[in-house]
Amino acid sequence: MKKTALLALLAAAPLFAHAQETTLRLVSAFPENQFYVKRTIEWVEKINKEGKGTLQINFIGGPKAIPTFEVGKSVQSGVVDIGFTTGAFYTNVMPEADILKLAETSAAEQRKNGGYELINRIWAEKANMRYLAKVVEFTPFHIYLTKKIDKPDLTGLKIRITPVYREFFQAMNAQVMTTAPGEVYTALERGVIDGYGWPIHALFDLNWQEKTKFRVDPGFYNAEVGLVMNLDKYKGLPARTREYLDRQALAYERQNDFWKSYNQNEAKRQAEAGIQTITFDAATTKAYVERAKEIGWATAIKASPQYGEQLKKVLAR
Ligand code: 173
Repeated sequence: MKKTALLALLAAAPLFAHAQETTLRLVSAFPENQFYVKRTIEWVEKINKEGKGTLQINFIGGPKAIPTFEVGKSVQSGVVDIGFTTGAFYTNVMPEADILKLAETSAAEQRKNGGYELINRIWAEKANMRYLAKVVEFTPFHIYLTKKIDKPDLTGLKIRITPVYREFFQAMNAQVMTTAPGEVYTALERGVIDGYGWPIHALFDLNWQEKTKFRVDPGFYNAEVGLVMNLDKYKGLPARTREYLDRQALAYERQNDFWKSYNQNEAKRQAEAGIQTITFDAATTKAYVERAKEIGWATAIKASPQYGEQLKKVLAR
C-alpha cells in the first residue's frame, strides 16, 4: 500500500470506530423527579462519558414518555431498549416479574448462587428481556396511612397498591386500588385513598409526607428496582459493547449497600416530618411479617407453577 493511502486509512479510523458506536434508548417507569431516576441518569452520564465510540444511552424520560405499567411491554417489544423499572410494573408481561420482591438473598449473592442465571433464563424465555442489574435493594416496603390502626387490619380502608402488596393487603381486608406512583399524591389529596404501600424511602421525592400521618412498622419484602433490556437488542450488540454495558451495569449494582444508610436516614426524615410509626406487640409483629412472606410465596407459586419454586431456592433464605 502506498504511504498516502495508508495515512488516509489511519485518518479514517476514528470514523470507522464511530460507526460502531451504539445508541440505546432508556425510559424510566418511575417519575423523573424521583431520586432513583436522578441516580440512574448519573449512571447514564458516566456510561456516555466513558463510552464514546462504544456506547451511548439516550434517556428518553419517565412515565410521560411511556406510562409506568407499559414500560415492560415496550422493552419486550423493542419500542425502547432499556427500562428502569420494578417487577410489579410489568406483571402484564409475566407474573414472575413481581417475585423478585421476595428476595432475601442479595443481588451479589444471586450472582453467585445461580439466581442471576435463573432470572435471566426466565426473563429471556417469558419476557424477551435481559436483566442487566438490580440497583435498588435492602429496602423494605411499608404501609403508610392517613388514619390510625391498632392491629394489622385494614377493614374499611382504601389503600393504593401495585401487585407488590395486593394479596397481603387484601388478606388484611383492605379495599385496594392500583395506581402508578405518579397518581398517589392526587389520590391522597382528594381523599380517594386512606393510605398506600411504598418503600421506606422516596416519599419526599414525591411530597407524600405532606399527606401521610402514619407508617406501619416493621416493613416487609425487599424492593427491587432494575434495568431490563430488550433481549434481541442485547444479543445484537457488538461483543465489546455488550461487555462494556455489562460491566457498567454490574458496577452500578455493586453500589447497592448505599441504600442501607440512605434508608436509615429516610426513616429519620419521616419522623422529623411528623410521620408517626405504628407498631404491634411482639407476637403480632412476628405473625405480620410471616404472613406477608407466606402470602407472597403462595401467590408466586400459584402465579408461576413453573418457576415459583425454582426462584424460591435462590431468593429465599
Ligand atoms: O409501590 C410501588 O409503586 C412499587 O411497587 C415499588 C416497587 C419498587 C420500588 C418502589 C415502588
